[in-house]
Amino acid sequence: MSDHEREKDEDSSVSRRGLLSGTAKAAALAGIAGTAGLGSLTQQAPAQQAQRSRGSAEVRPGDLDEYYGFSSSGQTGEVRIIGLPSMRELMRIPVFNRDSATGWGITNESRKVLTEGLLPPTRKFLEARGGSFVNGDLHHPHMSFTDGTYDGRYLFVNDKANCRVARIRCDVMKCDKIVEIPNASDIHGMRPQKYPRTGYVFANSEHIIPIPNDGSVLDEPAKYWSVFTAIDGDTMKVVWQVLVDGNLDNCDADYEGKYAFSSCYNSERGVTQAEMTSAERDWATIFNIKRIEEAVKKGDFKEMDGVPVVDGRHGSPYTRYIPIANNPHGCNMAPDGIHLVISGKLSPTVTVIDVRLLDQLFDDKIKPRDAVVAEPELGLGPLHTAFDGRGNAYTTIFIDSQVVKWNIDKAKRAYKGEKVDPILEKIDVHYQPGHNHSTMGETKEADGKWLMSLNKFSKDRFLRVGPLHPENDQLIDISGDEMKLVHDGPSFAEPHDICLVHRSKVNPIIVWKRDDPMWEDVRQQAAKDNVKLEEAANVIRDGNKVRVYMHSIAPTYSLDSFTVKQGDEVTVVITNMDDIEDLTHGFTIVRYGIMMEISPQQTASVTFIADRPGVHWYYCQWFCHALHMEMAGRMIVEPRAT
Ligand code: K7E
Ligand code: CUA
Ligand code: CA
Repeated sequence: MSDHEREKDEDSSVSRRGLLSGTAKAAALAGIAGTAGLGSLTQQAPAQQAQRSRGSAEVRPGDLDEYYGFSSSGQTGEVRIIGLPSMRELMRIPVFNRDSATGWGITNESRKVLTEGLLPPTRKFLEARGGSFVNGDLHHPHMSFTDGTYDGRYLFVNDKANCRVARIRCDVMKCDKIVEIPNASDIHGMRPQKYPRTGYVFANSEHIIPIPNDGSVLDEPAKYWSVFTAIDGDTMKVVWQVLVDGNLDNCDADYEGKYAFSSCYNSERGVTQAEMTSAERDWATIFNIKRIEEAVKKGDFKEMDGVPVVDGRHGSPYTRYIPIANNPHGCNMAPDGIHLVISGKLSPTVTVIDVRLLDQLFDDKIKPRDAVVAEPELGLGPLHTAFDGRGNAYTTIFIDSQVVKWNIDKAKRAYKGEKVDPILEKIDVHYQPGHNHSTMGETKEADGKWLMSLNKFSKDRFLRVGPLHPENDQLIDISGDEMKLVHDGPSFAEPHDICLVHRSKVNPIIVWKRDDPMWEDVRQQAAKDNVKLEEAANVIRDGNKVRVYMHSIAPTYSLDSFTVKQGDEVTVVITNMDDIEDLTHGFTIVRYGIMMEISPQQTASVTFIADRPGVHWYYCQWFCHALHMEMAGRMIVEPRAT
């Protein structure tokens, strides 16, 4: 063992002793920050471990994967689609970020999605900043549900950085709605309702803030609050909110449509880390959906920023607070529809709640802790839990760099005092896992085939690429009795969370339908201009507004050139009339910052001020034909008369 390794080892054993004795919180915190605890006690010979089972995940060239993985990208702000088990990245879906290849954030269609759901004060704030946020922090992607399983309609994602929830259409794999959540600080935990369908999308405001946050309350933390939000997934409008004690971290929903759950790590309502970790216990907050809906119906709410806000603080009929060990994090409903698992984070335990007991809890027939049916001790820094549909749970252990497989039933028996060890197996992952996810594991159709561990550090696992490292998405075969690590997958910031969906649930189209709502505005304007988009080669002048309509058939645009005047507001509308699979065109104007994707049968548009005179070539930036280089034309901008 080198000195360096010995040092790491000592570090982690210090934090291990500290946490298990229940005292040295600081040591555990240092470990969770990801540096001091990096060396796990059991991380020897990762290379050998990988070799042992390599091959079972192989998808041969030309073969298709069995699962879609919808992966978040954390602070990159986009969604990535990967195939499982090959771990090949298949596509990227820009959402909160900007994307050069597709023109997300440049085209009129994407700018509408990025701006229409903004609240008026935000809109005003962004006026001098280009009209929309350019960043986002996308943590949690989850598909819409019908009857407890994925239905292939939508993917919902949150933006922690700018308080938004977005929807992605799974027929075209494009984002079509983004809504900003009022009365909230950062939106963190987010889950769709599982039953009877989505339905609601639930979203948590993580940090506590004054409501309204308009400057009338400043450094008075006693007046800060969190809200739980229900969004209508069909309209992407906020339906109601619940004001709670403490804060809200992660959340999930049950399989009966009755309850939603959140973990709270700041029951102290502190504003410093020391305050937020000062209590011995925090809690899980349980939301009674029916009662909240009734409250909204009968008017038991306060309208805040246009939204009915129900008071769910202690003593209210709408919520219950179940005490849980210090600073819990992950909140995962098991596919059995019965067990809710909340990870301890600062405690080496996870807490299991039997949701069948919640009716009695809301009727005050039992006490909050009576709903807890197990609390196994798994290791240092449990974060998130996945399930195999066979009664087992898989919890990521951040500080130990492990995934722990444990049995729910055994954990319940141990909780009752029986001498059984709920832990079945521990496997090393590399390194410091956050989320993990099993195939179909958050649905009642959990199939227990694959588990992905999304690791925050890759350290020595890949070629060096500078101080900034990729992270490491590891694939684990969980189909047998033993977990087998089969693949390392480097991934750029940051594989925060992933949703693993069997391919039978997803049916994307391969060419756009001409009546798609995405370009409805263009359709209406073209009708007014008497232009048929599918045959267009028109330049329509309307004062200083110029609308240029073209269509494209590989390898040409229907207009070789068009002429405008300096200072004109120019809108270019292009319809790709190719209807062959995979034949995408693009449109780029040189030195104008314009770029867009136009996939088969799609219409895309972009508006800009032609403030640079001269000759500006436009060209196709998606390789489409042997004469792709020649797919170009000139925008001629006549100088303003001086
Ligand atoms: Cu665990 Cu944002 Cu899902 Cu991070 S939350 S790991
Ligand atoms: Cu059209 Cu390249
Ligand atoms: Ca706390």
